[in-house]
Amino acid sequence: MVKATSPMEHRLSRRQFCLAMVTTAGLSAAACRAGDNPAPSPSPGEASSGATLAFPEGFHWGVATSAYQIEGAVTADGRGRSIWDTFCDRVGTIADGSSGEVACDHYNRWESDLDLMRTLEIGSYRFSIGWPRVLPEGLGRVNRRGLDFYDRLVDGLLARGISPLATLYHWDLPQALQDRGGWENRDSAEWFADYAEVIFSALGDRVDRWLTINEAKVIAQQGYQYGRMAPGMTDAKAAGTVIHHLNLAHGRAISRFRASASRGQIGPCLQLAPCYAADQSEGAAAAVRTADITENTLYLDPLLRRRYPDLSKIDRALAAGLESAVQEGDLTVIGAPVDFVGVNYYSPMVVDGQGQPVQSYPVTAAGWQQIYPQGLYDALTRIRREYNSPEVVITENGVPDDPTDSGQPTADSARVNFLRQHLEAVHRAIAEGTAISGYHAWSLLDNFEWFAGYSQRWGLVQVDFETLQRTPKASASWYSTVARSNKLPSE
Ligand code: IFM
Repeated sequence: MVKATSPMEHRLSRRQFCLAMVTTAGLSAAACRAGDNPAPSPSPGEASSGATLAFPEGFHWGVATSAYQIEGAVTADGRGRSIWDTFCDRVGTIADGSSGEVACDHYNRWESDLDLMRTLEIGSYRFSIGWPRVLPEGLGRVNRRGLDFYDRLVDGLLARGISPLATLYHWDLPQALQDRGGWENRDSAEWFADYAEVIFSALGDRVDRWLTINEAKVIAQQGYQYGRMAPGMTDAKAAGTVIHHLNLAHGRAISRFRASASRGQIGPCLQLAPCYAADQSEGAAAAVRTADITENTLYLDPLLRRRYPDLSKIDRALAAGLESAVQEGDLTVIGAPVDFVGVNYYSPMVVDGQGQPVQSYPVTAAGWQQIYPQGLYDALTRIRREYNSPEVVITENGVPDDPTDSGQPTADSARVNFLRQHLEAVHRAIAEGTAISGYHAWSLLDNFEWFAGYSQRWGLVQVDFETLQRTPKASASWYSTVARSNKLPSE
């Protein structure tokens, strides 16, 4: 159910918005589509347009986190174990041998973290609910103390005038469900829907927006195909099956939401990576088409068009696993109308004629991330052009600290440049008619970055992992100014 009236329409008028927009250098830049050569991108240090860019009135300026990455307190108040507790216990899985056991201790410090958000004038907070806190065995018995934590959190947000955006699943599957086959088991879609229903009944009266599953692609690729994340499998066929079950779980949760008395809106959370050819060869163009399936359309198409893309060119085992999982009627469930599409954007995917990834743009400390703001513009405008213009919420976008930045951990000018360039791309997409209602920086706090442990710092706010003290970085103050003024300041 794509909303008939976009929030943009009754805020800044289109004329006002476009007037604010015409000053930008990027207005006439052509979108780069799959198969085109990537256009040169400004490097993070390069000056951008220098113009002041106003955003539509009511635009949601937010920050994002997830439960396992910040909460810590993994045994508090009856929480059950998750697959990430198990994965971190395995030697060699996490770069620094750490885990989310303490993380940012947000479970105990949530009130001051919310106060900090308020000080920063953040309008929307994306957090995730830890399934094993609420259902320690994954299904059945509800752990009231775990649920109470999210109850307090939502009330605390509302009391501070911050809009709650809750993710139902951000990778912390209860271990008890993994022991029953996890996402490879078709029952997982129903387990997830049952869990979602518990959450909707508890919080549905107060949460403004919901996300179903964070980055199904990353779960399938990193958790099942390449083994870098929990549950650490290297089985392409299983990854294909898991893709379908995650899509099905999303669809079933949507239908439980519609049947509930919840008052908010709901959508998926997809990590999109626009794909580009590294050279002009026909081989590279073909590789782009294949990469686009595994990076994007395996998720966009079933959810927004009720069909899978052509699977004949992708990894055969992956395709076989997916095809064997599909049952009659599934795509109707999966394609249930959503209220908006959550988009996480970090990096493009550039491939050569052999289908190998190529690094064409500045690479961040994450290793896998190339800085290419035009990719965000391309992903957003593609959704408008090819998927019937649903409302989009940018649910994640960010970068780890740049080790070559000043040496002062809170003087993160590279992050400010990154945010500015990506927000310019968002502004341009809005000016051209894409319905984008919010942006969430990843992340509020430095936190547990999965297989990288604490070795990468993605926060606007620095966390000292010895003392757990929080110190806003320069980017936090810059972003706060943007949120307050609803515009990108000129440099
Ligand atoms: O930290 C992650 C997050 O959990 C999911 N999206 C990408 C982020 C940066 O890697």
